[in-house]
Amino acid sequence: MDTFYTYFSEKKGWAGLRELMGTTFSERRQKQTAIRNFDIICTGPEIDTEAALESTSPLNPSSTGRARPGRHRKPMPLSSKPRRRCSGRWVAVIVLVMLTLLVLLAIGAYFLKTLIDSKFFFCKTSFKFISRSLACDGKEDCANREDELMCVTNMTVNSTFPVRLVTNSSVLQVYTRSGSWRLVCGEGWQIQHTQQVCQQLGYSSNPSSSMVAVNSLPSSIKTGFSAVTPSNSTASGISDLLTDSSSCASGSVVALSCSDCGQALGSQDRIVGGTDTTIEHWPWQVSLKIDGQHTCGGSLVTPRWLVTAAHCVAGTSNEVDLWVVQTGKTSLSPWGVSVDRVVVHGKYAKNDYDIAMMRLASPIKVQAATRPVCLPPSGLQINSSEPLWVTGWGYTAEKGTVSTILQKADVPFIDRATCLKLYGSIISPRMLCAGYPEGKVDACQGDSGGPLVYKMQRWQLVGIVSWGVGCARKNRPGVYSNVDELLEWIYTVMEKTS
Ligand code: 4AZ
Repeated sequence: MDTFYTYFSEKKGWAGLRELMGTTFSERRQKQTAIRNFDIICTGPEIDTEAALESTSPLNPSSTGRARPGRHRKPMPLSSKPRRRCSGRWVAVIVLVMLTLLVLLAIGAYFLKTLIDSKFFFCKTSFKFISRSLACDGKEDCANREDELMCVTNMTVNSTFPVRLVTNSSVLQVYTRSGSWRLVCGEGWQIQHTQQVCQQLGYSSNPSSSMVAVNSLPSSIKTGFSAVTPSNSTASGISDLLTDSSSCASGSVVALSCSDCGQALGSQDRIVGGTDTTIEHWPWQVSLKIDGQHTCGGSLVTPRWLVTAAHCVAGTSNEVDLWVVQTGKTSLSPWGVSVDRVVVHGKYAKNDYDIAMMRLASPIKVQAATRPVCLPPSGLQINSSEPLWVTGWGYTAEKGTVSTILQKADVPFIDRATCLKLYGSIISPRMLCAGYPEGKVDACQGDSGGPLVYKMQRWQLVGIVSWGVGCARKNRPGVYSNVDELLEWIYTVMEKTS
């Protein structure tokens, strides 16, 4: 009876019952076999169904009466739950196996690609592989010399970059045709002029301008004035739009902000002698890697360009696509985004002009953990009572190992005269020193290329970790590339590199 109810309720209702009772034995047997087969496919174990079917089959095959269990045989009820549920388990197992296979396949493909990439350069246009030792330029070129486009290049600046921002308020000065640096009067200045100058400085987003009263400025920068003249459609730079002037009728001059730079999570308290920190406090900090290994630090100065040290790049591979940049992470990992340009200062030698720039293949999204630092206004005077901060994943002791967690340390600025006394004439104008006389806190190997920053209203990149004698030794402070002396080179690279 149970079976009937089960059949009745599970399978077909009244119609099914009528159907079952009105059929011949062989027909019913066929039906039951079909049902049983269906259940076996879904449920697996045969025994349940078989026993249940047998125990509920009438002994008299021609009987059309009620089915009755055998006298000594207890009816074995079919499961009261629908058996089809079990097929879900099989589907889950199959999906799981397929997913595992897919993951294994993806990992295998990744390692295979990494292996091939480390040995061969793939020419996309001519669809062939050439050995990495022949790229840049060991010859056997790709069509269109595609393998030469991806090489580290050198750049030297010979002419004066005609635009600069000065003082803590980033007041604009333009090198005009008369051959002098001139402030730009506020009258006639429009948003398109701001955009043009910021573009000339290599910035493409969020420019804004403000006016600063002439009488609030130091006399050292009041070397002359200029004002916008009615539009000249053939102008190629802002200086073509300016005419020298003896004063500003408005009494104010233009100050610019070309990017959303230098903002970070509020202040808080290895680098040797440093402490753990998080990337949101130093969102411009990046890790540069070759073969997944942290090699150097770097600082984002726009969403696409970063500044690092020349010695990080020189002496490694000449091929740009071996570099990977990790952004927005506190802990080191082997992953990162790729790079499409690497430019080293053409005068780099013996720790002097120790600067290089890398361009990311695609710009970062500016957010809490990834944000550029500001390039300082030209001639920025560092107040030695304010600390400078150095950050990185470098060695936490002179003969130590890299730190997996980003480290920060504050180091005082050391004036040029003191630095020259400590290190001698090897200290060039392109270098600055920071650290304690007693040592103990310092940048170290692996911090190279990373930022030395100074907080005004916004964080400014004043130095690039460059060299030193050992790490954190007494009277052997860290030496940093002096960004102020290298600003023209940075702006030229960002403007000229296509
Ligand atoms: C280096 O080898 C290095 N103490 C960087 C910084 C300093 C020393 C060495 C400064 O990359």
